[in-house]
This record gives sequence, structure tokens and C-alpha cells, in this order.
Amino acid sequence: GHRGAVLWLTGLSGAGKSTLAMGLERTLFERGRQVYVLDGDGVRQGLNGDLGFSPADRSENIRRVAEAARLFAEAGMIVVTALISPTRQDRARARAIGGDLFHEIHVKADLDTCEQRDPKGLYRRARAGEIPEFTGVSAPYEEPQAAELVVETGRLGIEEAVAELVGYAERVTGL
Ligand code: GGZ
Repeated sequence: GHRGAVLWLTGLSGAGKSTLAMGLERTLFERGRQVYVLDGDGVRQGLNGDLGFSPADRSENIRRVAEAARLFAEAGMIVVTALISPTRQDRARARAIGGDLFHEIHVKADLDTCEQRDPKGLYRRARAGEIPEFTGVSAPYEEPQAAELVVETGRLGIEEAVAELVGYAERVTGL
């Protein structure tokens, strides 16, 4: 049978979390799995529309998404979350909420790489001082030390990176 899971993607803005989450969703859906993406950018429009980017608001953003993800995963879905989730403490709390359904996946790319991609021009604006507390520029990102999986998007193409994630998801949720 199939098991639910929370695949918790963490990484810098521009590392490729949303792209990989959508690629993973598409592939798993094609294989008949129930999969749902919770993207930081998306939930901040609705469920977490009251939250900004202070450390306290980020913690609450992460906590709510972890709780929501657990509910879906307990119902048997594969939930893919795409939040920067920059601190070890907040990720540890998400892990505690998710229990054995939780898998931490580091979507890893150098700050330089993310900054060169700059798909929304946010790094440029952060460097210009227009966005305070921007992760990697003026707010910290603590690299995971014990992620279940590291996907290096600077080294891999999108297809390869998605394939790595799909392989992992299928291993941990059953065939
Ligand atoms: C980091 C910010 C900020 C600041 C706006 N710092 O790459 P994006 O643009 O499309 O997605 C990022 C998103 C980050 O929200 P998260 O919910 O993932 O963050 S956290 O886990 O830390 O709560 C980025 C945009 O919001 N964005 N301002 N100051 N990213």
C-alpha cells in the first residue's frame, strides 16, 4: 500500500524549491498518487496572510504549514512543502509536528547561484536595501546538518533533480 508523507523542502530563495515541488507533484500525480504542494509564497496569500518575515512570523508560518501538512499526510497524501524555513529550530519543530511522516530535504544551491538566478529580482532589491531581513542577504539561513536528502540544484538539471526527489518519495511512501 501507500503511505502519506511530509516532504519538507528547505533552501534559499531561488534555490529551486517551488520548481522542484511542482515537478514532483506532476510526476507523482501521473503515477496515481495523491500529492499536494504547500508553497510559502502561496500560503502567505491566504492562510498565513497575516504574517511577515520577522523571526517570530517566520516561525509561526512554518508551524502552521507543518500542522496543515501533517493533517493531509495523516489522510494518506504526499505533502510537499516549499518554505525557506531558515532556522534549525523551526525545522526541528516542524519535524516534531510531523513525527515519522516528516522528511527534511535540503534544496541546495550557493547564495551566488541563487543571486545570479534572481528570478523575481528580489536579491537585487534586497541588496539595494528595499527588502529588509532578506534571507541570505540580511537575515540568516542555517544549513541543514542532517537532512534525509540533499538535492544540489547548482549541479543537477531540473529533470535530474526532480527524478532524485521522485525516487526518494517512492522509496519512503511505498510502491
Ligand atoms: C525571504 C522573502 C522575503 C524576505 C519576500 N526573506 O523566492 P520567493 O520570494 O518567491 O519566495 C520567498 C518567499 C519566502 O517565504 P517563506 O514562507 O518560504 O519564508 S520562511 O520560511 O522564512 O517563512 C521570497 C519572498 O517570500 N520573500 N520577502 N524578507 N524571502
